[in-house]
Amino acid sequence: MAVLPIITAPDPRLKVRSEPVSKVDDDLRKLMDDMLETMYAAPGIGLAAIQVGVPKRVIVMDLSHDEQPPQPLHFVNPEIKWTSDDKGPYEEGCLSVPEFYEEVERPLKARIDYLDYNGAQQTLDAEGMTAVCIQHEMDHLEGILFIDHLSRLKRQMILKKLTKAKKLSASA
Ligand code: GNR
Ligand code: NI
Repeated sequence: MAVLPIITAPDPRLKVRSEPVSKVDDDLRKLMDDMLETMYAAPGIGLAAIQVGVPKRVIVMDLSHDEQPPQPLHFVNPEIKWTSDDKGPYEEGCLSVPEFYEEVERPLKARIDYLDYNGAQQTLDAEGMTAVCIQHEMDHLEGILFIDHLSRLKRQMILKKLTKAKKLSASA
């Protein structure tokens, strides 16, 4: 297993639409293992493959609390089948938008079909933090970041600060 570098905004790779996976094989399982190790090391509660530069429709998540045993979740080719009409705000962050947190409105509940670690078809009925996280991750598969849900002014301000932070770390 390996901890992979996480791509941060602004970066054109974060804007691409990820491609469906044709087969859940050992190579893909290795990618998912590495993604989980990367996510735990960050630490984060979710990660999309594009955040480590792989444009495939693959997501890992773990929403277990610190004292609980890990509960890794793997989503291959996830599809949103339904979302609730009622929406709510949640303060989101993103490993690809480090150190910025802003409220985003999303449907409070969602139903997702996906393939699991073994390639078996599954359905997830998500609410609460799980619903927030899976919708945030599925946005990544479309090249969308949580800052794309904010006003243009807020987004430009955050991107400007991220660009500046990149320049500073490059000259360090
Ligand atoms: O670790 C993460 N925390 C988080 C908090 C609120 C809403 C969404 C997230 S996902 C984020 C990890 C990440 O960037 N996944 O793409
Ligand atoms: Ni993210």
